[in-house]
Amino acid sequence: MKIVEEAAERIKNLEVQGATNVALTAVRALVEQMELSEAKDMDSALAEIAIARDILFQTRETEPFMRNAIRYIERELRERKWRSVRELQGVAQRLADELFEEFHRSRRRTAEVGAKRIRPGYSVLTHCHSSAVTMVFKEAKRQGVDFEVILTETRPRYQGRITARELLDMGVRATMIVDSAVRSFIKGSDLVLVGADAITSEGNVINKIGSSQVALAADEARIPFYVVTELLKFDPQTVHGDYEAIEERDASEVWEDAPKGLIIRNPAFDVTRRDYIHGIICEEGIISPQSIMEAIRRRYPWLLEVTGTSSHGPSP
Ligand code: RI2
Repeated sequence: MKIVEEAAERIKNLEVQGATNVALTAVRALVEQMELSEAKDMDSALAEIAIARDILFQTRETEPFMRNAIRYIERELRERKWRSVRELQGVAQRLADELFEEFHRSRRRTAEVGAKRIRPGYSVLTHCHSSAVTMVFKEAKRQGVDFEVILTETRPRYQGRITARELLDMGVRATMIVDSAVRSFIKGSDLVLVGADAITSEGNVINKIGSSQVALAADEARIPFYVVTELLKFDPQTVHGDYEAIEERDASEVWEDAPKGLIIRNPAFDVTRRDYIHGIICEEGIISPQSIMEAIRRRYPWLLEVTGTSSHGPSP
C-alpha cells in the first residue's frame, strides 16, 4: 500500500491542502495503487480497495468530497461482474477519469456563475484558501472585470498566503488582514466569497475555522456572503442525523513551545448556519442552502445511496 500510504501522509500533514485537492489526490492514489495490485482473484482485489479506502478515510475527518469520490468508485467496482483483476484495474481508471472530467466541467460552470457576482470596482473579502474561489477570481479577471480582494491570513496554518500569491500572479490587487480584523474591513467590502469542506442536509456549511465569524460580520454589515463549492462536498451521513465531524488539529500548530499546563484548542473548521448564507455557488448555478437536498437528488442521486460508516462531531 505504498502509494496510498504516501498520499495519506501528505494529506495528513497538509502538504496536500484544500478539500478538492485532498479528494483528487486520494482518488489518484487509489487507482495507481490498484494498477500495481498483484491480487489473484476479485475478492482479494476488492479487499485491497477496502484497505486503501480505510487508510485514506483516516487522514482527515471533515472531507466528505474524498469519501464520496472513493465510495463511488468502490461501489461501482463491487456492483459489477468482473472477468479478471486486469479488467477491474482498467475500469477503476476509467471511473476516476470520468469523475475528474465531471469535476472539471462543474468547476468551469461554477466559475462562470460566480464571476457574474463580481461587478467592476468590487472589493471581495475571502477567508483561507479555496481553489473554487480562486477559479471564480480567475474567471472574473479573464473577463476583464476590475476588482480587488481583501484576504485573511488564516491562522494557524496561514493558508491566506496561498490565496495572496495566486491573486498577485493573476494581477489582482490583494490586501491581507489578520483574522481578527474582518469586522473592521467588512464594511468596505461588497461581497464575501468562501469555499466549503462540507455541506449538510440542512444546508449548513462547514469551512475553515473563522468562516462563521466572517458570516456574522457580513450579516451585521448587510454584505452578501456566498459559498463557492462543488455539490460533491455534500455529506450524505447528515441526512441520517449524524453531525459532520470537526477535525481538531495538533496544539503545536497554534503555539509550538507553549508553556506547560496551557490548554490549547485547535479546531480546523466551524459551521456556518444556512441563515447567514445568501447562496451556494455550484455546478447547478446559485442555489439557496435550503434547496440542497433537491439539488443533490437532481444531480448526484447516487450520493444518497453510498453512505458508509457514520461520522460524529460537535453539534453546529
Ligand atoms: P477547495 C480548506 O480546508 C478551506 O477550508 C477551504 O475553504 C476548503 O478547504 C475548500 O477548498 P483545508 O483542507 O476545495 O485547507 O475549494 O483544511 O480548494
